[in-house]
Amino acid sequence: MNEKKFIAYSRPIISEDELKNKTTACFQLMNERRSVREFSDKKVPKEVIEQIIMTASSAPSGAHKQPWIFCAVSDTETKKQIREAAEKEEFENYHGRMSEEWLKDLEKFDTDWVKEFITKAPWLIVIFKKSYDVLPDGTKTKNYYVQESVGIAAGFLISAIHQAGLVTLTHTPSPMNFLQEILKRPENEKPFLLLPVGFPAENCIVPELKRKSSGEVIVFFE
Ligand code: IYR
Repeated sequence: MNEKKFIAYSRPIISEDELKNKTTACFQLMNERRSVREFSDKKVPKEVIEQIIMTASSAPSGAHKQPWIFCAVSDTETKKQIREAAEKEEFENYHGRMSEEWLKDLEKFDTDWVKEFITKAPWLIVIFKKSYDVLPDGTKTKNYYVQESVGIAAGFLISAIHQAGLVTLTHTPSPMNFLQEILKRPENEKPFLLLPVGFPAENCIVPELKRKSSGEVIVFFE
């Protein structure tokens, strides 16, 4: 039989002024976030990474299955192996696998197949999605809305990294099954995103970008 258990939950009802102040402060902080490709090699404590990942793991998920696993890598040799494998795939991407239109769209970011950030950043977080789970007795159990759930957790992760004062980049070398092999993950775990995490390099630069206005991204029905 399925047991249903509920516990009380509330959040204080705050004034409209407080609401506006909080949402503005949140926007201002989050709007400062940028994808960063130039990292400092300054160390970041393991506890910080653990706490950031636990924030990501607090994300909502289909049937509360939390269908994710995070590999946090600071080991130099493992980072080297990952960089080598990622650059091999990216070389192919930039030399024929990506369309002309795609390459043109990427021009303003000045990216290429060389991924120094993989070995420079003190940590790599690799998010794996679990299309199904395996119980200790070997039984397979279903997960739901895996792509959506893990995407939301990735958003939480990026937000937690930024709120900590650190920087990251959502890197998706493609294909990225080499991550499953290097990190020795089981068959039910598929790589989702690779994120270098650390402080920005001293003279870090990012491309000048403009974000869409509210009128371009919101349609109100009042
Ligand atoms: N994965 C490649 C290419 C790339 C693709 C997109 I879409 C970007 O927004 C940025 C890069 C790379 O990491 O260089």
